[in-house]
Amino acid sequence: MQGRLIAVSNRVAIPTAGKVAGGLAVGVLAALEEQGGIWFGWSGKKTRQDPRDPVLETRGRITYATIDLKRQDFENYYNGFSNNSLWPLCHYMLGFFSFRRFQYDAYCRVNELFARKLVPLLEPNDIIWVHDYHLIPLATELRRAGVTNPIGFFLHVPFPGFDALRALPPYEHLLRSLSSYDVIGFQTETDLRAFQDSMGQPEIGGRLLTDRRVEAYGRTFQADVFPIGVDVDDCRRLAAKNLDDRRVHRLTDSLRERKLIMGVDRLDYSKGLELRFRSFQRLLKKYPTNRGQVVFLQIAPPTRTGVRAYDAIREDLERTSGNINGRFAEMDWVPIRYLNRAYDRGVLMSLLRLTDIGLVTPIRDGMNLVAKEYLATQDPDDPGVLVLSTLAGAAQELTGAVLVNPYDREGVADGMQQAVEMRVGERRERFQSMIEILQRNDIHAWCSRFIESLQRAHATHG
Ligand code: ADQ
Repeated sequence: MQGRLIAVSNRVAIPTAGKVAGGLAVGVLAALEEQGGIWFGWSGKKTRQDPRDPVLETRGRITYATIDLKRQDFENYYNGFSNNSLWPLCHYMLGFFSFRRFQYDAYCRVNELFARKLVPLLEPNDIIWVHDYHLIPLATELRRAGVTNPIGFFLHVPFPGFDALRALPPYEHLLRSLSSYDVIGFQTETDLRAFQDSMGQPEIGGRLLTDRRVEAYGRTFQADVFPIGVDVDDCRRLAAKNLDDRRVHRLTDSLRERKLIMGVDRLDYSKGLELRFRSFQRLLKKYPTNRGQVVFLQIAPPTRTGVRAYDAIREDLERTSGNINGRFAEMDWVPIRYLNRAYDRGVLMSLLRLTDIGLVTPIRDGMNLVAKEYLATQDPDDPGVLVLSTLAGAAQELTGAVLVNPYDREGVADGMQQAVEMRVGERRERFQSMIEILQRNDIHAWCSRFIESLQRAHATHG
């Protein structure tokens, strides 16, 4: 690849000693380490004054360029439009959706600010890769400032169907903004089709030139599917390395041969945690032989604190887990262990490795990396079972999982029971079919495919 890679995301994760970056950050870092470049985004600091120029910090081949945001702008752009309008809309959860014009104005203002602060850092051969729903209008702002470099966009969350999308008053403006990119990447075919359908609506007037090329608003661009992967080797290495960690030992000692069911999620209503707890309750009721024999560990660190809906789920889950434990616990056994905190990535990978049943039941998810990390950490000779929601993007690739509908508590309980009883031969078979897919499309392959596609699209049509 020619030129530097400029990755742009809402938040920049500068690696700190003893902490390994998770999920998307690992992917962005891997691409930047290979190619060299800049990671541009918010510093995490909120200020009273207008933001200054980016603070640059170079480590090896990567320069981290971060800007602060005005407190009020951040509140309206991030907590407001991004997380109270776009997030629930993209996850089909209109009950949580709200729209305020001034929040949308702040969203546009912050995108314009990102562009203004980024432009002086750009060189002619750079290629720009923008990440996620916070930054949809960025390419339009960059183009307006005269930037002609290739600009790609990857949407980490689902793209909503047109009937949901049009609940958003400025939906047409967002579709128009997307047409300023050279490549738009989605997690699944379903997302791509929803996007194509929106672009083809009479009031938008776009058309499909080929299966993967769209013409709209006087431009043509690529729209394609790039399911995000994980670093399979790194997950496996971390899992093995941390097996001797004190916290991992404490867990195994306390289990005393009981089967471990585990969920790991950010505390978010899209992850379906309350339903998951209720499904586990159903398992204990419908299949009582599991009482005293299985432990359900749910790790869920709080995120987006300050957004009302997020503070509320925390209370609901504490109440629900307390309720179930109160009902079923015995002197020497508590069915649900609910931990409200983040763990070091290495420890997390070891915990996943020890887990008999990985329980991943979001009610909507762009992909869900935990499902893939769980598989990556498993012992091929004695792998655990993944119980996976059909409504996670990952279900489109991981068809060897026990697939469940998260709204159907009975069905999820049956899925868990199937996993509890599954023999090693079937576990190995299912695992093999999925690990091959994960290895073929790991995080490095994902980065290279997107970047190559961006270069090709720009060279041909830019
Ligand atoms: P998220 O909604 O954050 O990501 P997910 O894909 O599961 O969801 O990624 C979460 C990451 O955080 C994983 O790497 C996981 O290991 C880590 N993590 C979770 N809980 C943790 C804990 N307690 N301690 C430490 N680490 C923890 C968004 C979209 C997804 C999409 C990803 C990537 O919502 O659908 O899969 O981006 O594109």
